[in-house]
Amino acid sequence: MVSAHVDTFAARNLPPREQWPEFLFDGPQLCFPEQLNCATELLDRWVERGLGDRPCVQGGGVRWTYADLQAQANRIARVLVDDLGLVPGNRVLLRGANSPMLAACWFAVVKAGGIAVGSMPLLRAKELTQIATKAEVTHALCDARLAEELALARPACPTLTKLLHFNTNEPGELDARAAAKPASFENVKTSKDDTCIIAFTSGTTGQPKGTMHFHRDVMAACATWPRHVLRPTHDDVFIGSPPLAFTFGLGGLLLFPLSVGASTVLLEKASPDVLPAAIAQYRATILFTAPTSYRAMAGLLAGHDLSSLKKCVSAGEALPAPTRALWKQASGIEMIDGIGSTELLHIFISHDEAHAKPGATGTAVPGYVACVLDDEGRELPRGKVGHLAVKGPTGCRYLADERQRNYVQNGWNLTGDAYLIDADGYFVYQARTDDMIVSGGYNIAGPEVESALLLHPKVAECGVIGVADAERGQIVKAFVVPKPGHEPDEALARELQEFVKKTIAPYKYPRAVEFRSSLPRTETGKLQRFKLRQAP
Ligand code: 3UK
Repeated sequence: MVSAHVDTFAARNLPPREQWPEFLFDGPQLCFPEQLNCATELLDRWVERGLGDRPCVQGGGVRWTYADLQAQANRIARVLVDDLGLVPGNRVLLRGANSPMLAACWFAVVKAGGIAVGSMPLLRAKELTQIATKAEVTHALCDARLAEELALARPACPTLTKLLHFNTNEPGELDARAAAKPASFENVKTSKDDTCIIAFTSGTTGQPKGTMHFHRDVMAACATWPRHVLRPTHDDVFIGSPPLAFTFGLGGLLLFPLSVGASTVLLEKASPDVLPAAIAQYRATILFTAPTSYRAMAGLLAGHDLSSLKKCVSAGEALPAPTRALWKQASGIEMIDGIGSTELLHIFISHDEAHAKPGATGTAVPGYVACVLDDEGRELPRGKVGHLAVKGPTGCRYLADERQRNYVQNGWNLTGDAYLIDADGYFVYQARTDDMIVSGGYNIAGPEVESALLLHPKVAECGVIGVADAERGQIVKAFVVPKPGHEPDEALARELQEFVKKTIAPYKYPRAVEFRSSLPRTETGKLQRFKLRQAP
């Protein structure tokens, strides 16, 4: 079927076909009709089936049913099309903390055949300029409280000509305009292969990369990990912290709950100090957050009724075995770990609660295949560390970016992670490929040393990197945040070094230990090792 895009920017900026990964569509769940709009499937279908009265999205004092979200999305779609001249294929920057209104904006864009470009709330003008110019963003819908950075970016974003703010009563802004529109809208009949999302990687250094996902990719993500691993029901209440601008959050807190007719709680603030109370307040059943957030929350559960909670999902970085154990002790729940990436849209290796193996990420999610390759692209036997390679119904398509050749080789998506497959066939994370430490001829994975340190009762958080050393090439260095009440002194450093030597192979112990009051992290919860490396 032909594209519905009038503005053909996306199609013109896809990587050449020969650089695409191989896509696998195994089974009826992954056979999509030629004409497919994922907003219709995820939202309008439920209302059509008479389920419009079911709870859909809440947060910040708002409680919307499926019919309410549909009506609000339709009104916003009308503003985009009638007032802002949006044509299918235009890119719309979305800017706001997680909220029902942000969800409505996302659906409005996709209903109108536009391309949603999420942006992390904390991005500064420089980063906003990078993504707006790279994606040639034409429109923006921005929370009034985040207006300033976008205003600073605008002079450098010539394509961005149409901007409305929401969460404001100003006449002429989005809320007032939407309120004046009818609640009906006919979704654009997009092709399954039309791009509907450009998701930028949370990139640690360099120019951010835009990943392009089609309507069929969104439906494929819903038909794989949630269906086979999470297995939610329509009575589940989802909650969590990842921003909707991060595909971990978009899937976990919006697409997946709606794909089964469940409901979701979108909180503007979902840090470890407020999540336990929110879980109790909303009687949430499924939680999504990052490993460090689980670790921090484990000590903050007293006095909160978490009896509603059934499933806890961890992703974004490796889940250390001690954090899994700590959370199980605190909450009684065995976590579901899963590795996903912006390039592959969501989780492709994981396990359910019954098959958790501490320290391992799991096995390939049905629909995906995964293996470990050597530097020449040959499959390695079990037990050998190499490059994680994945194929499935979703995959990497960078927006006009030479780095496509790095991520996709011989049809495989190469995530940049060093992994091994253990004797049970489980994938065990080692480190980011670039982060493997080579010290005195040994390969050492920083996260393994971190896991050892996290077992020590005086350690709140830690990060381990390699630093240049004349004698050994590199030495292992640990940055440690001690738990309150423990002096960051020489004696503690020595105690931690001895502890690691007794816990894992002694040659892996951190020869240098530096104490910090906090560690640098991205908005998605990832430790910024490059910042630790730059440290004086
Ligand atoms: C790392 C993990 C070990 C790994 C993401 C779930 O994190 C997501 O996407 P990003 O593009 O980063 C991808 C990279 O993050 N990683 C993520 N999860 C794990 N490492 N164990 C894990 N469980 O280096 C990967 O290559 O920011 C996660 C769903 C959607 C996502 N976008």
